[in-house]
Amino acid sequence: MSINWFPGHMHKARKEIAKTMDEVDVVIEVLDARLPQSSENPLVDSLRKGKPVIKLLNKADLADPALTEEWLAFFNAMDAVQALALDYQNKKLIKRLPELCRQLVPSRANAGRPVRAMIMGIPNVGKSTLINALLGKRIAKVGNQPAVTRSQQRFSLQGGMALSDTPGILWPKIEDPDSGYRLAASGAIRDTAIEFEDVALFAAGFLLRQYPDRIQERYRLAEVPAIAEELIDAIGRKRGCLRPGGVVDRHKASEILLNEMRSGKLGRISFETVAEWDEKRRQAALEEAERLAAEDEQQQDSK
Ligand SMILES: Nc1nc2c(ncn2[C@@H]2O[C@H](COP(=O)(O)OP(=O)(O)OP(=O)(O)O)[C@@H](O)[C@H]2O)c(=O)[nH]1
Ligand SMILES: [Mg+2]
Repeated sequence: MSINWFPGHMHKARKEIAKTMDEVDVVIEVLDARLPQSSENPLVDSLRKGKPVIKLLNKADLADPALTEEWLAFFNAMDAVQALALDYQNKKLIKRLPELCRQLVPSRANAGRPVRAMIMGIPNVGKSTLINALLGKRIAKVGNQPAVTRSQQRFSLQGGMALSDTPGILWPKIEDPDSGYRLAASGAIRDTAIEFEDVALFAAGFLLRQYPDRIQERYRLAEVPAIAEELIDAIGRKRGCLRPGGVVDRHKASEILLNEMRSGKLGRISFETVAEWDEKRRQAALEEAERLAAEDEQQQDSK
């Protein structure tokens, strides 16, 4: 599935972020703890112009805690990156964020000047919810669908700090097919911009492989279905999503599975592991080396 969802407001947001980056001291990059690598927007790295970054693995309440620990170790081993796992109930950790930002730019904090932080990340990952938690008030608009925030907004925090909320942005072409499906399954892409039943099939296949017991328990299945299509049909039958003639309404059954997975009703789920991405990178490096060797050989031949 190729996803090309980069609507006008995201183009505009990207330009606005680039324009205001000179007035930012620290970037708070919000990732989805269930898919930390796939939700890492390559545009953030190019836009932040070397500014220090705090990577927040948000919605950690929905992710598999053991895998989140592995991801934290992975990000924290990077130069100039500080990673934390978070969720909107974790008031204690949220309260520590301003101090962490100040520590990253001591010269500004020591001079008594307000530290300016910009919150960036993919759509629907919880940026505006985090701003509201930091402000202690519901000022930024939040909603359980992508593209709620449409333009950049700046807020002042008590104790001398300026915070900008930005619209969630994706990047023009999501190359890795696994990442595309994971982003869609997590709710980062408008459901109208994806092949909804395809995404549910991806989720069903993934859940059958990684969390079969939970599926069996949640949908009270006598047996774990062998393939994704069978699971969607079984959910449809169990939940009465039937068309005349007893045919399963796959769209409705898909909706049930995706909504229940997204809201945590199937338990804490992570879509990807550090080891899997290490292997992806190793493969990509191998392919690149082979491509270069083939190019070299061709050049030698033509001499
Ligand atoms: N389970 C869980 N849900 C969260 C968390 N943080 C935010 N949410 C929910 O995620 C949804 C999206 O939150 P927003 O704060 O609007 O997300 P956003 O990143 O600002 O989204 P855009 O403005 O569309 O880019 C809302 O339904 C929030 O209640 C969290 O830590 N855990
Ligand atoms: Mg928002």
